[in-house]
Amino acid sequence: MNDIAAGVLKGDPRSIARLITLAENNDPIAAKAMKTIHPKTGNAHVIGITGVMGSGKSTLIYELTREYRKKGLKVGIIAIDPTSPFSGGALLGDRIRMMELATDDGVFIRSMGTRGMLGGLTSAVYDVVEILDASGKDVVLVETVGVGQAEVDVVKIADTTLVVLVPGLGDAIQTIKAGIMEIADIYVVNKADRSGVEQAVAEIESLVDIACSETDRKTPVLTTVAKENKGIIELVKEIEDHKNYLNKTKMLDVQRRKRYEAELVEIIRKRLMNFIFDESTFKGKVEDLIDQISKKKVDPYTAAEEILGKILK
Ligand SMILES: Nc1nc2c(ncn2[C@@H]2O[C@H](COP(=O)(O)OP(=O)(O)O)[C@@H](O)[C@H]2O)c(=O)[nH]1
Ligand SMILES: [Mg+2]
Repeated sequence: MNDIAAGVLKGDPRSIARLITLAENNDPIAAKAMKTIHPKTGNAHVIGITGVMGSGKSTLIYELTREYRKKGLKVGIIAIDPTSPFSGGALLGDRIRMMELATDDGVFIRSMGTRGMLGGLTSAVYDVVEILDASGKDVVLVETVGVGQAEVDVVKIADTTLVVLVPGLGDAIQTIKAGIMEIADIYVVNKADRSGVEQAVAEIESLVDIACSETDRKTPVLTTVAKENKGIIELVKEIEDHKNYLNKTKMLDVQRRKRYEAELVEIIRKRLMNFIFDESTFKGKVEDLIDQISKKKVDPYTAAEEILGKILK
């Protein structure tokens, strides 16, 4: 077994960090190590946390992590958000508070860039989840910011997805209507110290009633004050209940298959694109075809078929 994979499987933070960097750089050493560690994955509960900026996702992750650590569980945190206190953004006070986690060897924190090639999650996220899982983390928390493709993609990675909303902005309904409805396994109305909590909860619950009228599980709506550590124990319990539900209904397997499908597609896509646009293989041909398309000597479809024909022959 190569050193780096062995280090990851022992939970060595330096090996974990190194393999993640290699994976982000598409280094062939990473692929080799990823092959070695895959059989040792599958234990970690992957939890996606999404919602608009400033709703308190990072604060929730901090409090959830402290709660899991009290239970003796090991935690991985992936912050796909440059403004996260974990990435060095946000208010100094928040940053200092949360950075205390960095000194706990039962916690591994990694922040990543927001965008992948196609506007979705950066593809290395799949690798990072596998690496943290293989390293013995019991829980992996994935924070994504904003509303868009990244949020929809996080569902493919996460076993359990939390959608975080705040009262008062009147945005609860909009966020949900923007397609977030289907992705939530648990709603969290954070900043429940503010006014308008009851109304926000009522609005979400009425939407849940419609959406879940024919399902066996009603998406729970919880309230938290992350900043004051309120509602966190209840949230941990709700997350645990969801995991049990996934296990009981065999939905966990379905969910994991979704992740592996997305990962497989991503690896193939990345390798094919690299092959086609690599200097040493097709790049010259591609440039030539683009010229011809510009001069109307060939159309884009014929050009694409020509390139694909060369690969598939
Ligand atoms: N009033 C209040 N503020 C909170 C609460 N949770 C977090 N915050 C604050 O809201 C701001 C944004 O929080 P952050 O966790 O960075 O949000 P994120 O962008 O969703 O990750 C920070 O200044 C937090 O201290 C809460 O429950 N109530
Ligand atoms: Mg954040």
